[in-house]
Amino acid sequence: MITPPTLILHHYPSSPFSEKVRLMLGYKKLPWKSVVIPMVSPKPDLISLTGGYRRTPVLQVGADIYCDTALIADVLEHVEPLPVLYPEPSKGMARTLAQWADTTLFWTSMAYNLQPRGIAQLFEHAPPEAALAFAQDRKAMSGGMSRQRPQDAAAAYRSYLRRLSDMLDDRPFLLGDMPCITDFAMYHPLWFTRVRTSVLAGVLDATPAVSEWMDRMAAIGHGAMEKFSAHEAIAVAAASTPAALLDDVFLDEHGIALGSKVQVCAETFGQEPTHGELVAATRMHYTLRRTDERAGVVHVHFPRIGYSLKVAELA
Ligand SMILES: N[C@@H](CCC(=O)N[C@@H](CS)C(=O)NCC(=O)O)C(=O)O
Repeated sequence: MITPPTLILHHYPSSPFSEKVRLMLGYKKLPWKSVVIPMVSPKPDLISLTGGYRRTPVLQVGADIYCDTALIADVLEHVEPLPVLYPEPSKGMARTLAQWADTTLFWTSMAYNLQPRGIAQLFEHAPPEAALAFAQDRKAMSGGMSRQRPQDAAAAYRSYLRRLSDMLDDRPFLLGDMPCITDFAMYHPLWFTRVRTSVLAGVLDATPAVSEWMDRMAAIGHGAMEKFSAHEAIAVAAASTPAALLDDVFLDEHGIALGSKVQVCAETFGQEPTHGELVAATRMHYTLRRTDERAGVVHVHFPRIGYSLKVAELA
């Protein structure tokens, strides 16, 4: 019997993108270890592993560090192919709808959720400086992005919910009888409204089919989770060797050779770069090798979509 690798998720409870991954782990019945990371920078333990990337969540498998939930979903599908996240023949449609959910739907939902009443609820049990630190951190991350006003977001959000409701007219999940990547991606921004900013959850009342679908998604659960500390996770990385890279195609779109010193950063929101040696550039992702004082040699993986690759700028 092949033992599945130990999956370590770096996340925090109120993070919607983390909820997407927690549910996919539950769906695939993959046991996982949970490292709770701070909601705002600084995040020194996470950065030890990623080398700069600070968004949430991050999946660690030994000395391999996977950034972004689109890539994490691919890794989970590889580790445990069943039940499938990308069903044929609608794989392309499922991925495309998921990408729309993780961008347009997510930002519309968050512009609505993070209006003053939502923020007040989120931080009702926290000291007053926590809300301020959160606002300042997210503003610094958003450099150049414009956030919709809550009133505009509310109207768009209602339209999107009606469209989802329409998709659920004759089926229990968005593309059929079983959940797929589209369901997990559409669910997490709505989960935030319903669970984290429930004072604003009235927006869901006009679309009961969506609420019923959300109940079905929530029932999947998070699977078998065990608490783990950041120190333990870093020790796992230090004691591990990154997985051998497949003899995969090297697809060069940039004129940057393997072995070059490069930097990768998100195209929007949280653009802190990760520096390293480019050791793989497949059709779907980049891999950077870096050496960290605490974590040792790690491979940090990013999807191509949504990330920018450049020759490293000298510090
Ligand atoms: N495209 C990324 C988006 C991740 C993202 O924006 N996550 C939010 C939290 S849900 C974040 O990083 N917020 C700032 C932080 O946690 O530091 C993904 O799919 O993982």
